[in-house]
Amino acid sequence: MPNVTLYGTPTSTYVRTSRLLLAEANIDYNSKDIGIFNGDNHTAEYLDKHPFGKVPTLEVDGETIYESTAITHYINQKLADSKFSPPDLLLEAKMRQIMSIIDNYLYAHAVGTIVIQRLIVPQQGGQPDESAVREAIAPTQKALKAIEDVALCTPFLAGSLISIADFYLIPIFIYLEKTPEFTTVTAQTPKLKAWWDEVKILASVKEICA
Ligand SMILES: N[C@@H](CCC(=O)N[C@@H](CS)C(=O)NCC(=O)O)C(=O)O
Repeated sequence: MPNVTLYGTPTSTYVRTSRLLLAEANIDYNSKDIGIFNGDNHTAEYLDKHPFGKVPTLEVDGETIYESTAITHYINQKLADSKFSPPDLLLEAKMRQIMSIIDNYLYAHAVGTIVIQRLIVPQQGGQPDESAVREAIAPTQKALKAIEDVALCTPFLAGSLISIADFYLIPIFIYLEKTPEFTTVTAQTPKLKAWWDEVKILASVKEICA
């Protein structure tokens, strides 16, 4: 068995993406907590692994990989017999399209603004920036509607088998659901709401995203 170490705050959404995949693939791995709110991700030692100071970073037998698309692709292909990407090329393209929408059009608004302002800022004793939250609603709705239009939700995003796209969106929904904006941003996405009811009860989701 390869020696696998995942670096990152266990509660971070992108770290949870890799953790869900590793759990569903039954892969044993070591976890190294790299805090993103205490500066662990900006130490020289960590920047040596990930020059952009983001989490997660994966190490497999001494090789370092960062960026969640690369990490999840590697785990899926190398350690999970590719079972977390659909064999059908069109479905695989849809899976990748959803991952890309999340990276480029959803994450900054849904997590970077709504979740941070609603859940993290108050936890740290601050007041949410209400105007930033208001401004993040429309782009979040747009990105979720785009995912809704691409996704199959039968019951998983890319069809009948759970895929990496599900592992990308689940950790975001876990937090988004805890915000008062959740109802508004999912008002136009009935398929995603049905998908969410199916995936949030998975054992791996309950264990990793509790
Ligand atoms: N492009 C990176 C994004 C990872 C990312 O944004 N991680 C967040 C946590 S969910 C992070 O490291 N935030 C700390 C920071 O930006 O300083 C990936 O795909 O892995």
